Amino acid sequence: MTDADLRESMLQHLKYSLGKDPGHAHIYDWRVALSLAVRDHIVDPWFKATRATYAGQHKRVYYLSMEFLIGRLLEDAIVNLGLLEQAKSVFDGFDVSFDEVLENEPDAALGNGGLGRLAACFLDSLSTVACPAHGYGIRYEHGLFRQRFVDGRQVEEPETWLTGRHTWEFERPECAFEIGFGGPVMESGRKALWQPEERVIAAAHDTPIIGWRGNWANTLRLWSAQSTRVFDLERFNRGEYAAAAEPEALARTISRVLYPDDTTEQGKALRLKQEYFFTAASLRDILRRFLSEYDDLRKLPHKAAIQLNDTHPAIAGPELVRLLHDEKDIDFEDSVEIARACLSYTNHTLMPEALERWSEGLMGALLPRHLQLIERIDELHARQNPSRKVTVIENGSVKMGELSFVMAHRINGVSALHTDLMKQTVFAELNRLHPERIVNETNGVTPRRWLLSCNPVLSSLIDKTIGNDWVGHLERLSELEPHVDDTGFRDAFADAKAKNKAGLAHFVRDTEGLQLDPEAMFDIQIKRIHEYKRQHLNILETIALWRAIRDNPNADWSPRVKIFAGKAAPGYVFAKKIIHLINDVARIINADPVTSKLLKVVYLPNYNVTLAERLIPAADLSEQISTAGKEASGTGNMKFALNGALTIGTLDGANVEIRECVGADNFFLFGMTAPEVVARRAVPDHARKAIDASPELAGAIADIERGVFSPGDPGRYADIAENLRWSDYFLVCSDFQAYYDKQREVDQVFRDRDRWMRMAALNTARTGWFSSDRTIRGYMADIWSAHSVT
Ligand code: 26W
Repeated sequence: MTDADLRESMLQHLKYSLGKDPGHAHIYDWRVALSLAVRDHIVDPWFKATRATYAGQHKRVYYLSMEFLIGRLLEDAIVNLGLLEQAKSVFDGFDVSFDEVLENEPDAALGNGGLGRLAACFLDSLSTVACPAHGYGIRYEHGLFRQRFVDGRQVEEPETWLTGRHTWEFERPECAFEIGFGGPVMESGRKALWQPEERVIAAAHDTPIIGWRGNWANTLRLWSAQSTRVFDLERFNRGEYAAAAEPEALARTISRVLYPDDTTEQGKALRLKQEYFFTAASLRDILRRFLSEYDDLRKLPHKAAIQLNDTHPAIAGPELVRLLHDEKDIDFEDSVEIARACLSYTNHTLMPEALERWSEGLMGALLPRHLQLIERIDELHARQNPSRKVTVIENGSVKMGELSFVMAHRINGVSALHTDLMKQTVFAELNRLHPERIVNETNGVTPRRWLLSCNPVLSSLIDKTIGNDWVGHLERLSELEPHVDDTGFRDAFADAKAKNKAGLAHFVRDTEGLQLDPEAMFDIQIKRIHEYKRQHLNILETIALWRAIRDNPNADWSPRVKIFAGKAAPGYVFAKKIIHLINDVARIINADPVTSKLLKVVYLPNYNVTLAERLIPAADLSEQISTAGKEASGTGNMKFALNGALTIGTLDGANVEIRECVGADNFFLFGMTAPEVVARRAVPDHARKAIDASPELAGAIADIERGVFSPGDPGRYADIAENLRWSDYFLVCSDFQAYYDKQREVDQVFRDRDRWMRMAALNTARTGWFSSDRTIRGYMADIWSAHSVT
């Protein structure tokens, strides 16, 4: 495939798919034309994969997720197809550049954070290892809101990725299912007949997911909601225009927008409708496909492994039992057995407020038959486990974590520490009853997007040093280790980092009008805003550092740039306050002539996948400072380490395993462990004791409290100071001094650039294990009994 071939096929699409003459084409037209030309090269491996799966009667994996945080797909497809060089020169002779065209693609922001991005990395790895699989989710019309700052406050605006043409999907009008809600359940003898009173159509949209080297492509099938009734012409003719459009508008509501919460379940009826809508459509599609090849549904577990990405699709348990028992007349207990043998569940959080519980009232109103089946599943589990001290239904609510556990043959956590804590806390009783079910599958990230594509300068250095087989076999990064002792290699490594930092400094100057010193340490914390992730610990340390520099400006400080990015759930007031505080602190510190050469603070708006791809390669220091026991895994931590950033972090989530891999000398560890956190929380006035013991902390809190960063509104942050002093549930104060002191150590080490680069290069060389290819191979072996088709 030469660049001439690619150019020809692109011009064909510009002409015949967009009806545009090159002379009148806009960036958007070129982007769509190139995307369609690239997509043409995905269809053949896609068809081949589907045919091979049918021919070989292979088992399929079905990944059910409310979120797929995909980002952009054009560059990803070009890289996976090995067309980058061709694509780079495809615009020669036209007054448009490849980078401009890439910039024109909107992010598919169909997710909130870690859980959604993990699902997207998994799709890339499932195709790369040629494991037959389908991703199933919702085709939200509006993804995660766009974040803008007004006077430093977060303002949310609707996201509009579908305004232009969505070039990667194929509509599948022939694949549509009617999904019901509400209505009565008629009992007739042993049979139950559910007669939903509300119905919507689930319509399929397929996006092919090409793997590395373009050998295999799986399908991401996203459902959109459509009305069973078309437009009401009579009403329209009577001039009742809104009423005429109402049925259609109401139906579309189900797939209209992604819920922007990533830790607190809202218990909203529409959220449960969304969960049931896509889960039911997916299960129907799975059974349709199975019955198109086989006729004995008892064989279903041999041909279908269904993964529940957290509890959001947990209704799959009772729904599959309903389909097998009510519609296919299989005995109830057998139906439960068959369903359990198909289903497995991943838990992504131990935060109590994130564990979904639906009131019996709401469940009974929306899904009356399912509530009946959940009661029978609960009774059956009680009968089969007489000693049990846990139930699925409790105090009028259905606990979706317990339901998922009872209906799954495997449950996994997402890091070693998290899986252990799951066994000791939320699922202790169920683990006692079913000790064989819980396994660990530590998260991973795809090296295609998160190293090869986002960091070409480092990738070409790695290619030059050890060849490029690492992209599909990331563990081979370890072959870099012997080269770390070579100054030439370290200099080249430092050069790659410097180039990325210079690139980021340009971006920040162009977008924020702020000049960053590329020689300074780029210290980055990017993730959703949440108290357990402790962005407020980071800004307190920043204030303390600022104060220390002001007290002693001539001391030998090493310049540092603090970069923040991240969205807060719209209803999460405290998190939004933290964003406001960081922006206020940035305004004051960046304007301070005494410190401006030594310390800058930046909060970049609208954090998303594309911004992460721009920031991570330019990082020197990765902030992974959550309260131990709270971050299930983290995946940003892995991306930073792979891109040669050093981590300052607690022994939480996958930080533990990253530190084990890179070595304690190449990781800046601080803070309490998970057991110490539990102990410290029991100490009365633990926060005030910590404040009294740390002048740096006391000074920083005092500044916040007396309005140093909000001169016109001195009381603006009284509540943050109040919270820190009197509750501080996430132990910001108790971990502060250890964090502050560790940051001073980081300053020291950063001074010795060669030592720093050695540590950074060892991070890259020793984190190959954190590839999502390795993670997926773990799921295939331990949970799905699925195999690659070679
Ligand atoms: C019901 C609202 C809601 C929505 C999303 C509650 C909880 C979630 C997700 C489980 C939150 C999430 O994204 N968890 C993150 O999952 C990542 C992938 O496993 C982990 O790396 C992160 O540690 C975890 O916070």
